[in-house]
Amino acid sequence: MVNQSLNSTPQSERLHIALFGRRNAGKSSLINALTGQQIALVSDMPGTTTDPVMKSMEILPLGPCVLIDTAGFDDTGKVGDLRVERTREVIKQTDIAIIVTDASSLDDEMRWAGLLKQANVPYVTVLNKVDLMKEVPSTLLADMAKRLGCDVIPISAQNGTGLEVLRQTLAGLMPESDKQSLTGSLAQKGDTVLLVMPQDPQAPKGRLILPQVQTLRDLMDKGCIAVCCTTEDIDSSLAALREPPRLIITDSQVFDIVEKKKPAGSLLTSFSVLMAAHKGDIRFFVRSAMAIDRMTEQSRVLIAEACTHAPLAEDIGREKIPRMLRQRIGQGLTVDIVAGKDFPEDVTSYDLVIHCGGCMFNRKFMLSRVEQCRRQGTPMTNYGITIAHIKGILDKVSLP
Ligand SMILES: Nc1nc2c(ncn2[C@@H]2O[C@H](COP(=O)(O)OP(=O)(O)OP(=O)(O)O)[C@@H](O)[C@H]2O)c(=O)[nH]1
Ligand SMILES: [Mg+2]
Repeated sequence: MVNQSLNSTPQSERLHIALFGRRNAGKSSLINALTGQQIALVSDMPGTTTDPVMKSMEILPLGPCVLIDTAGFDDTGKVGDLRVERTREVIKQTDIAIIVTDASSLDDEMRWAGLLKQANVPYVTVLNKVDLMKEVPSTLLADMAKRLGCDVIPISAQNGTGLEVLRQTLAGLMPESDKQSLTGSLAQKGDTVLLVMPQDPQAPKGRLILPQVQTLRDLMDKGCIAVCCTTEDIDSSLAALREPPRLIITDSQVFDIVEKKKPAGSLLTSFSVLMAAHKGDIRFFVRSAMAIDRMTEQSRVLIAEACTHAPLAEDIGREKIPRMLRQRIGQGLTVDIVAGKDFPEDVTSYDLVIHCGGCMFNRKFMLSRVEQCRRQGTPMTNYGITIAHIKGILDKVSLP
């Protein structure tokens, strides 16, 4: 269930911290200890947690997080294998991992440490249940650290030992990208920024969509002056400003209109470009969009959408982009569409993957899709970059 309540940080913008470990290691107990609430079911029956469970919470000094409890990675049998597979899937959206162990054996833990390393997920190990040990030999910790390739922190989920050290260690593992600003070097303190935000029938009633809200917040945090308008009011908004804005950020659907009206001195970008940079690998997306130039009617395109909302008339992913591509390449072009977490394991049969901005996914999850496409040799871009390229304005876009 995605938490999108208006007064809390959206789940997609929270740091995702997942707990991995064998059954009974104390993963669920640790979630309860970190949250101070009895959220996850705990029992001495191995295999209590069967599906990944997400809990949004603030962890100081990390800020808003999502903790993910998982089923034990040593589960066996037919259903057990399925659970382990589910647990493995969680790695794709994990920003930081905690391996929970009681150190009775380290074989599974070492294998999972390898998987995390492979997926570029920073991780720490906690040696849990130290309340049951008379002492924790420092040689044991050093040996574990060496074998697992990470810090090992002795803790007790039961009496709270070591939790403060764990919190501080997690803060140290926070990815650099989570500290970066959405508009990057495009706007600085004191700059005036014009945001063009058409509120068409696709726009939600009575509120703004997430990329617009996040961009506004980013600009305000930086001390920029943000001016918002719809497409109809661009001229009057520009006229109301004493000087041309340093930057114009527009909805990509009206990019060409805005581009024509843009004062010479202003930079121009789009919300999707900002989101692409925030949520993916913008330079890979731009390079990938060039695949459109090489496509024929025999080509195959995969459109991937994060939202599973009921498609609207004139839906950008389902209607507009396929129509634009077919107009340019030919009506025979194959366009497949997937939504939500559905994404083929194998994308090699596609000549291009076009993803939505991914505002409902966290950055790590988008990057895992980018990584998959790159590994399989399939270009991947997003809606905004595609539209900008088809309209021939990609070289006029400023990248953050
Ligand atoms: N003494 C002690 N017992 C603990 C500690 N942490 C967890 N336990 C106990 O270990 C057992 C397993 O705890 P869980 O939190 O359910 O373990 P889990 O890793 O979530 O297990 P699965 O959901 O089965 O994968 C329970 O009986 C807990 O009470 C601890 O720090 N000290
Ligand atoms: Mg559990």
